[in-house]
Amino acid sequence: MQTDISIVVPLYNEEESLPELTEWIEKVCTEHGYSYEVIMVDDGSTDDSWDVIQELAQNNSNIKGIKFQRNYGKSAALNEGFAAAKGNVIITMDADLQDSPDEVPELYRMVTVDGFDLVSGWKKVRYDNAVTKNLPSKLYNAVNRSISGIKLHDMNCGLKAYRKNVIKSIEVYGEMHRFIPVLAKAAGFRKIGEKVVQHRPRKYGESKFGWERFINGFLDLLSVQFISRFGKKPMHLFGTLGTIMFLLGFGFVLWLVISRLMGGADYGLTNRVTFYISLVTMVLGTQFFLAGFLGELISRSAADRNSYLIEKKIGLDK
Ligand SMILES: Nc1nc2c(ncn2[C@@H]2O[C@H](COP(=O)(O)OP(=O)(O)OP(=O)(O)O)[C@@H](O)[C@H]2O)c(=O)[nH]1
Ligand SMILES: [Mg+2]
Repeated sequence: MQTDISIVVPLYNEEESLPELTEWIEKVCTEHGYSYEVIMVDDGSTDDSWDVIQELAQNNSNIKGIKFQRNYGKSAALNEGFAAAKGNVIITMDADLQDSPDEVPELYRMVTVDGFDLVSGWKKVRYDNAVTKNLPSKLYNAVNRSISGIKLHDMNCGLKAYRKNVIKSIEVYGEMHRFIPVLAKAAGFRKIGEKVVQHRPRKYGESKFGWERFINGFLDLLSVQFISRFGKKPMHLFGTLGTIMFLLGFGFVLWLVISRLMGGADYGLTNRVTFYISLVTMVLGTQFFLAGFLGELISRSAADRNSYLIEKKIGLDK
């Protein structure tokens, strides 16, 4: 039998919220007649989350659990949950009851009827601290939009819905859970939408991410952009930078030599600013080239150097 929806819930120390969350999900799904599964990924919680999950699973066969030996982070949890998911639509949701299961039907409809590959939640009204969370988050999302070119207001929202082949074709690793839309876009999935979702104040437990998320997030965005644009052809970036640098340096050298020959400067070469500029730029240019060659060597031996995502075939075996 087919499963309509897989709800993947990554969690870390959320024992108090889980019973309420699963009860609510169950209510929504039975009301709408969905066949569903809830996959709870306990990321090495140090409280009793796993015991709670075991108990919930005993009483409801739609509830499944994965427990990590230690804490690996939200990306790892999502990746494992995605691998296990059987549903046609996969919905991710935070465990802390800040995301409302009442959003599930509309998210499901947007993927199955409107044809979105990915729908991201947008917490338009937030119940978090304005200074430490909301303001930085707005700024961060604006930078994100301009660098990635994906017009989402709230890229990091935990509540998202995906068509099955989206999550089966991307790998979420490191801290990349913040950029799943960027990964999806890089894999060729274009229909990315957003839905305003309710955000509720945290009822139990405590927040797990602080301000460092913005710095780490920004660095990760640069990596993900770099990898998706130049990951398979690093020389195109480093070679261009290297050429520009080297030519710049070489131009300065020529200028130095010519002006010397014309007798323009009668003091020593090493006393001139241009000498140092040309020295630095030529050395840097060579370094860029080296980085490019090394990058090419690495990407040439990467296991996925020839793996493509095939959407359809005709007249050939699948
Ligand atoms: N798997 C996993 N999940 C985590 C980890 N840290 C937090 N989470 C879960 O990620 C979700 C969001 O974490 P929160 O601490 O609520 O983050 P927040 O600061 O409240 O963020 P908002 O909900 O956007 O306000 C919750 O379900 C957490 O249990 C972790 O290290 N691993
Ligand atoms: Mg939260």
